[in-house]
Amino acid sequence: MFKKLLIANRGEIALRIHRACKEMGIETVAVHSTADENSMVVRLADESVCIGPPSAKDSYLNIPAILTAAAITGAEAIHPGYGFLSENAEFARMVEEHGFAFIGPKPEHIESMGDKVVAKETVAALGLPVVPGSEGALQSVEDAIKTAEEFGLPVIIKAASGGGGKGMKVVHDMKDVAEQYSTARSEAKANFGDDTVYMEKFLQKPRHIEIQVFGDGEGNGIHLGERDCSIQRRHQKVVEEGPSPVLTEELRDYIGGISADVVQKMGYRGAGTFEFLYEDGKFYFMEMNTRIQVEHPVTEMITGIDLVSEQIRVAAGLGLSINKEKIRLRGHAIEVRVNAENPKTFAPSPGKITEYHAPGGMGVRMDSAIYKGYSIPPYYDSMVGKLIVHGRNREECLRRLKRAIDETVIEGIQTTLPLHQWILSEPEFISGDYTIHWLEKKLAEMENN
Ligand code: MV4
Repeated sequence: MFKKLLIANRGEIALRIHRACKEMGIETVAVHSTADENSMVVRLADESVCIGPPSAKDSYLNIPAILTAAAITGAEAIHPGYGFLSENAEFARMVEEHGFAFIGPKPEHIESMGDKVVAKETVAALGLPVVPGSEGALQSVEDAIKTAEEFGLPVIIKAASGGGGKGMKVVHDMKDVAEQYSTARSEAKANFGDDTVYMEKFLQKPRHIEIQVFGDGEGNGIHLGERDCSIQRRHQKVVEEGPSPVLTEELRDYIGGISADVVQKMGYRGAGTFEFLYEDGKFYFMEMNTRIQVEHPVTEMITGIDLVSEQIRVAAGLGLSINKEKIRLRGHAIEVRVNAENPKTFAPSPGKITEYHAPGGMGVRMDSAIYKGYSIPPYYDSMVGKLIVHGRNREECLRRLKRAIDETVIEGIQTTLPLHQWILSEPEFISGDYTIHWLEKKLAEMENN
């Protein structure tokens, strides 16, 4: 096992990685920007190195500074967390070329799954169901029109180098296909430096259901059930839960089984997520995320497995500590994202935390790096924590979450906790009857009343 690991991230995920390391007997190196010198992980890590000014491009995205920090501290491995450099294949390659272990997939898998056209072709060839649409990339405006006619409106045009909702165009009228195709291409070029786009049939009322998978890089692959992430706003997940309120055991075994097969056939290493749209009993692959995800604790709560420690084990060549037969899904878990934002306007609300009391009790987990007196810097993502609760069933979980939010105190900044209390009181959320559009529709209705 590694003696020392460098954490190339900040905030709650940096602390999460530090915790896994300490439990595994691994020393930690925190790297941080000048804006983060008072952060919790800098206090707790065995060593810390300042790698640059606040702007992420000069610090958390500064590859030479991170590799230098690893070299001077004698770290053997680098964990990228999520965001920042976590899905940068070039970074993963450089980490390995400099003799460090990258805690993540093989660079070629980060690269192939980063191109959404290649990803779709790869997983379809290995047996995953995909959304009907263009065969690979669209070749011309004629191709776009022909494809839209073949599959029927509405269709959606997506950027091959996009993902997470950026650069998508929904087309409802044949007379708009040519224009939307050309707009999608120029936006893709401007945003991602690649004007490759593809087309899919647009599903109108899907849910977002994702399967957590793991590979050991040597042909063993497992799945750890699903998370339902349909409660979202502007492509930002707001609430995540598992199991999904709409899946049966049969559907889970079916989609989980083929997902694990694909991981096996790819020879995939580490943690991954297959994102699906789910509508009328059918799954459609959208993207694969080749990183640990924000919502991974939902899976940890229902499986009892520490996913970050499994990532580290696999990277160290020790294989997974778990096998298919031992995985059991127990009860229900829900995560709510605590953002430093106005809960009505969603305007960022950085600043000093003047009072903080974390919730506790049975089945309650608060993943956050905030503390009383800490100042949330304005330079980064507004997510300052995640509250995750577990219960024997969904009903117990919902009551427990409500109770846990009630006892949480965060003062000095605004947070999205009141939004979560409201969501938890909504009949459609309580019944589990919601699609990816539910939250935005509800918020728009309230605007108008
Ligand atoms: C879609 C879709 C409907 N049909 N593709 C949004 C994020 C990106 N990963 C793909 N997205 C979508 N792709 C087809 N063929 C609807 C969405 C979508 C969405 C998906 C998941 C969660 C929230 C969403 C919000 C709006 C649109």
